[in-house]
Amino acid sequence: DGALDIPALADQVEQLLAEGVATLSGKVMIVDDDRELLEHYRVVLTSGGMQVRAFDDPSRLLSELAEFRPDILLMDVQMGQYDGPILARMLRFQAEWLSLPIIFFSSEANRDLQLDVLARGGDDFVTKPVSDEFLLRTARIRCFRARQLDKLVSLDSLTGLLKHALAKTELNREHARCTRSGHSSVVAMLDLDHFKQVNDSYGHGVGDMVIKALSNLLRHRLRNTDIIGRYGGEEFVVVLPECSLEKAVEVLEALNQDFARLVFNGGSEEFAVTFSAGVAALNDYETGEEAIDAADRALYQRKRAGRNGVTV
Ligand code: GH3
Ligand code: MG
Ligand code: MG
Ligand code: MG
Repeated sequence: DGALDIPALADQVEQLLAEGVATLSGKVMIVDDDRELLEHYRVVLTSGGMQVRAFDDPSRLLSELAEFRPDILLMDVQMGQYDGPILARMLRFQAEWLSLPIIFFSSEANRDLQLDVLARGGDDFVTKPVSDEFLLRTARIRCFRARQLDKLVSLDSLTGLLKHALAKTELNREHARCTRSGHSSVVAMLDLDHFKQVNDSYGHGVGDMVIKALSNLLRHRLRNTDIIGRYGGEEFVVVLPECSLEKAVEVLEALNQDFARLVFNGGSEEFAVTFSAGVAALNDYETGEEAIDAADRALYQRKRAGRNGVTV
């Protein structure tokens, strides 16, 4: 258990890549003082399905970045009084743009000058003239990669689930979706029961194993489209899009019973752990925040009523 199934993972990654890159509508920002070229790039990327923000005045760089929030930045090296690499260097002093991929267009073939640009904070070069096909594919692949990395830093390292902040963002997104379309969606808060005792009796490492076991159970049993986050230490948030309250309770009760049946090895003895859950319909609340609070209140009630179960 816990060992990587490399061939399966590789297949999964291939499939995700093929689907992801093909369907991604990444956000590309382009800065070049050559207006004709700029317009050409814009047309090529836009007709390739990308979202594009293109402008020829580098002094607008910061405000445009803040507004558009691109996945990648494509920038010319020489732009009148502005120097692309110096702008890149400036961006790298701002935490917000520290990891933004910056790719320079350059007609400069001199390797030393290219290295100098990389040293200032650029990530790569494409050499002018750039073919339409190459431009589009480069942009697509790099946008995809940027989003993957972004996602990676938003995942909890112990469990691989979404961290608090991203889970909340996704929950709010689903709240907006279900409010707009009228379908029913559900949020649940889960908390392990008497978990301090688990740590105290068997150690923190064994406690971690229990947290992972619940994470895996949730991941394997819920749908791909469900949102699962590690909300706090031994607290989880689950969002079930397009699901009725009754169905959600049924699903969570089944999970609750299956989890309670797992047997853990505590060294000196074997033991079992339970969890409590509180459930609320997203549609019944004005904001995602209010729905979470309601699920939290239901969870608290379940704790007071004796734990190990699901409360609406
Ligand atoms: P209750 O049934 O009321 O929830 O009781 P509890 O003991 O579970 O209380 P609470 O939820 O407040 O306990 C949280 C405990 O979980 C405290 C903390 O030591 C432990 N914990 C939090 N994060 C982690 C973690 O990452 N690993 C381990 N092993 N323990 C953790
Ligand atoms: Mg130029
Ligand atoms: Mg607890
Ligand atoms: Mg807790």
